[in-house]
Amino acid sequence: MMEMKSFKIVLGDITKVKTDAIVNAANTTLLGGGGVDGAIHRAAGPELLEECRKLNGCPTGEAKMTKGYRLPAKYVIHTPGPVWQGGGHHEAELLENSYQNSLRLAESKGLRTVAFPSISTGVYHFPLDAAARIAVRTICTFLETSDSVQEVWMVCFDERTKQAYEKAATEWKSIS
Ligand code: AR6
Repeated sequence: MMEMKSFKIVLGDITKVKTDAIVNAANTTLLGGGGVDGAIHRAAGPELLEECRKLNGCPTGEAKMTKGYRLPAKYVIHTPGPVWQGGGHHEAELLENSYQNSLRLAESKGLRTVAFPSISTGVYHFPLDAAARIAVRTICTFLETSDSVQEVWMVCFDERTKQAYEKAATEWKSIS
């Protein structure tokens, strides 16, 4: 059968994306914040925070799911990425865990389409090129063996971020 799975890199606002789930670059409290987290909570409405309060937070690199409420996406997968502390505090492994555990959760719930923001590259200051390589490698490797998840989008909020992910995807194709 023809391979129909796809990985897409787009420029845009993840709160407007109509995938089965969007991923939130959250913090360990899961009680909201700035950046993409703030935008997702604003667009979803106060019911999202109400459900998040019941989750009792989430460790860095793990993932928890809620409904999407007023968002076009049905679900939100919340994952706290690592704060960059120079690279010697397992940041790369923890960022990989955030992508991997978000995708596993989507797969376990039978979801077909998932959209990610660029986790940890905003106020958490993970270096963009390194973060993009980790994201692309983890997502593309996952898609090779997933049953339910068919389509993954990387939703980049600015051109510089989009270019970094496109470069990482080109590199990944050339080595895999
Ligand atoms: N759609 C897509 N991407 C967005 C959007 C949007 N609407 N808004 C911002 N971005 P950040 P982090 C991009 O700082 O580094 C929060 O306070 C943004 O340009 O949101 O993981 C949480 O509560 C950047 O490329 O997340 C945590 O405390 C990317 O999303 C902390 O920030 C991630 O930037 C998490 O920091």
